[in-house]
Amino acid sequence: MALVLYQFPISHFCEKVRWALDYKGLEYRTKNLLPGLHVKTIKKLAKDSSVPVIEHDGRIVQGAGKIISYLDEQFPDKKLTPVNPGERQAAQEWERYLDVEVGIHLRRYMYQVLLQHPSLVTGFFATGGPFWAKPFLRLVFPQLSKRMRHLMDINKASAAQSKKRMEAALKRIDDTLSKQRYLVGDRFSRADLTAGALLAPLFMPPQYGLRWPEQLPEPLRSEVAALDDQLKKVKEIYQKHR
Ligand SMILES: N[C@@H](CCC(=O)N[C@@H](CS)C(=O)NCC(=O)O)C(=O)O
Repeated sequence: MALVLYQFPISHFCEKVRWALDYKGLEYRTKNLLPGLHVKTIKKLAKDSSVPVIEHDGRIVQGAGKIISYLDEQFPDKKLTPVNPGERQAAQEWERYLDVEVGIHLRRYMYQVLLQHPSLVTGFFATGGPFWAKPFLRLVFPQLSKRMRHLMDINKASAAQSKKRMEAALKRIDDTLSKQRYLVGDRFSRADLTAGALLAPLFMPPQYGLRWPEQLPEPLRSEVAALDDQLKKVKEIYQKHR
């Protein structure tokens, strides 16, 4: 059985899949791609240019949610998708909500600041890549940054909106986890995994596999510190199941 994950180590959508694979105890290889250059590799395999993509025994699956469903079908031990139909639907609804409200909005909010720190971003992007990755990325950083801002609609005003959306989602997660141990039913599921993986860049856990900075640049550091209490329960779930 050969399982390969095409990914960016920095990507929180890829962290969903790394976590699912590790949770199930599956062996896999990672192919770490450089943002920008990844398009050539991924477009040969799949319809869109985005990662994560997995290749399993000649089959290709693209998109974190689809990959988790595929893994649950192929490797049913330690299922992440609830078996009970009502709970399954609730978990899928949470995941769809979190992919946008945390996935997209946290990313836009954080990159608005991170892109002002080229050496931090190129360090993240070069992780696990070839020896020339960092100097290459530094060279192309101005174009790469411009392209990312365009593709992900990153600017001061959109990032301020995204901060609000992400914080509203975090509040909803925290409120739910104040009443029950997990987001759906009484077991860890793909809903909790999605919340933990997508919020992880705020609490920078070592299991994520990235060399995080000592602290985030301002104003991220102090804004994220203000969310510390609300992040507590998600962090506990991450520590327990990751
Ligand atoms: N809905 C997709 C989103 C994945 C996604 O946004 N991936 C980003 C990295 S975080 C990416 O590959 N961006 C570059 C591209 O789309 O070409 C999923 O859940 O897998």
